Amino acid sequence: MRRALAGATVLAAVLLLGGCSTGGADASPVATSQVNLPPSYRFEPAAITVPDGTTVTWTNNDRFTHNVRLLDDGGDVLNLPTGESVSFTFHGPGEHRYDCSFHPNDMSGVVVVTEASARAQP
Ligand SMILES: [Cu+2]
Repeated sequence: MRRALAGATVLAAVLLLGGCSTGGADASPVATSQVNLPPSYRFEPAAITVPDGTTVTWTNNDRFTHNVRLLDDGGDVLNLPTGESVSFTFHGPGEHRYDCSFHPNDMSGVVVVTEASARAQP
């Protein structure tokens, strides 16, 4: 009984630590096709997951111009002035990394593409 309680405590601590993570690319990917750029210098959430063939949209709500540089999709740079949105359709299961070419040290993200049939829409 005591051992079971200790195990539950450890599990709760691990879950709590996971929940405290603030969206680095290592965080558990969020199932969404919408990425926000809130103030300042962030992609939120930084790690998302979508089915193959999904169009992802980034919206810049920061006060500065950013962009989306598609590191694993040819290196194209999608310009993203403040208040505007850009979209890109991802093909091919796996990790598709991107960053902002102006601020690559602060701003990077990943789109984890899954097989289209593997994830049913809710
Ligand atoms: Cu930027």
